[in-house]
Amino acid sequence: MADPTRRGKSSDGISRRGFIAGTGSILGLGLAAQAGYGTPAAASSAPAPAPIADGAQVPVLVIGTGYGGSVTALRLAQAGVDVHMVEMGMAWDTPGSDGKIFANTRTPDVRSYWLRTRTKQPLSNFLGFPLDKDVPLYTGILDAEEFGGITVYQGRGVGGGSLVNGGMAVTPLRQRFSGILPSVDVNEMYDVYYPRANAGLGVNHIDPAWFETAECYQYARVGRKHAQRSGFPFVFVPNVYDFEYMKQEATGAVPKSALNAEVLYGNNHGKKSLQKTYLAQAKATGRVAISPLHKVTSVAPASGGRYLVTIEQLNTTGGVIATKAVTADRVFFAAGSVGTSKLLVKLKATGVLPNLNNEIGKGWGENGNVMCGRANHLWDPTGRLQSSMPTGGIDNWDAGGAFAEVAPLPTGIETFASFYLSITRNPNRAQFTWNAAAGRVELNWQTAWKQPSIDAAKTIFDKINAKEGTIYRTDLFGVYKIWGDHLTYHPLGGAVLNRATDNYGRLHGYQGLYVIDGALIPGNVTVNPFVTITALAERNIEHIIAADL
Ligand code: FAE
Repeated sequence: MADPTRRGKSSDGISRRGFIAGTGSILGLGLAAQAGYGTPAAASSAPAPAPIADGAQVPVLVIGTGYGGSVTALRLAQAGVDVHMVEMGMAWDTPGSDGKIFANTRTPDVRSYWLRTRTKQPLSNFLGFPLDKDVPLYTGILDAEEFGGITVYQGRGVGGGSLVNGGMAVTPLRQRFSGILPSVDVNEMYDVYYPRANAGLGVNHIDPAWFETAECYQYARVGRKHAQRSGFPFVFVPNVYDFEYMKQEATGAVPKSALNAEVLYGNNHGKKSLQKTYLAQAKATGRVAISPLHKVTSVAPASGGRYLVTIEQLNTTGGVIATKAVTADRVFFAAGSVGTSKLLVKLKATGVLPNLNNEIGKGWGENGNVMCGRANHLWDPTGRLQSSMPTGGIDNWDAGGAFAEVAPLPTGIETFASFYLSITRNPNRAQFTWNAAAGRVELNWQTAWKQPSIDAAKTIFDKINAKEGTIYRTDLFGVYKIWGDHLTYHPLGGAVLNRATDNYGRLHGYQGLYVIDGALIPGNVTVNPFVTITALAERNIEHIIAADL
């Protein structure tokens, strides 16, 4: 069994008190947003292009600038179609007063959260101490959207989830694909669209020789050792973070990002977010315009087969400063699984788009996300310096229904903790519905529905703990709570392909309306989802351009 005394004193002599103090400041405890620190600059030197005008008429309007939206905009523009993208979050192109665009995970500030007055960190506690703190209300980058039984984390801004995510760019195993999207041709996906998505996203692989010696991946090597000693396969996972850049960070040649605990609230360097890939290419065509801080609230049929789109322009505290009416020949819903589902459910229930079918809002899942930490022995340190970009996982999908990322805890001090985000085979699916009295869309996910995920994760970690003589951490998600079962990073479904839409994302009931994001995928992809969302969008838009335009 684990040695309980090690909780009091770490091997390098840091007292528990010093340990807590260090970690506290590092993870945000006690570091209130100092006046001015990280305050976004009022204006950038270059004037921003004018946002969409009230009364504008556009051929194509794309709602959202995440993976689905970015693929759509680029491919349509390359086909000669003008596109306007509407994004409720900020542009994230202007440094704050600290010279940086994005905040650090150790010091969340005004930029970090979408319209909250208190942070809601995925790891809420450390050694019994809560980590969350007050922040000013702001249209920050990470939305912790709370439904009854689950908190759904999402990126807000031009680039969507690519701004905040861990960059893990995983193509599911070919033999598992027909269980993910049964109506989609497997060969087409693996021969054409997954390779196209990987190329478009700039996916790269870690140099295995560097991995073996890099200080910042000691945590991953410890994770691999423990997995392999219990007989589990450890697999390297590609990423969109530039590993060559990370190598240079390690030598001190370039400004640090992954090696400076940046992720969740944005990466100032190194990560090939959509702003640097699909969206950069889309803008370069000269056919794509983007309106940040604009939120679509309605899409209604208009004369001539067009659609009337209602858009609220927001200020940085979420206030509505203008309401615009725009007409579009075609509208692509790419607001993410939750954003697209919420819009469609509301529009159907309130009679604006009554012909949408009864599949709208159904088939939502959380990709079986569950987190946990293990307390290692003193002779198994995971390292003070941890790259915030995970690069390996434990694959026990076939035997136990779990794929566990070996995740970082980039606190800056030795924690002797191994931390994991597991993606599991959780069969539970939730539904979005319209609550007319409250005037909002609700999701009926129940916290207890995570039990299959916990059971699947335990097939890996119970075995590793037994083999290593270690225990679960109980201090990361509350007071004596082992499982981070209250959240997801991977919302999927709500307008499922070939049910709410046809087999290419055309919404049933309305010509010219399409879904092209994670809402199409029924709840689970067996691995991290953005490569599959991108590849499916590549497939669908190619077909739509050929057949509809
Ligand atoms: P998404 O990227 O969410 O884009 C939707 C966009 O629409 C957002 O920018 C919204 O602000 C915007 N929007 C929403 N509603 C409206 C509206 N009404 N009007 C205008 N704009 C609107 O959608 N996935 C991986 O594969 N690997 C990882 O390592 C990984 N790590 C993650 C870590 C974190 C912390 C989080 C939150 C997610 C992570 N994900 C990861 C999930 C991944 O980012 C997510 O599946 C995709 O971003 C979803 O892509 P979509 O195009 O569906």
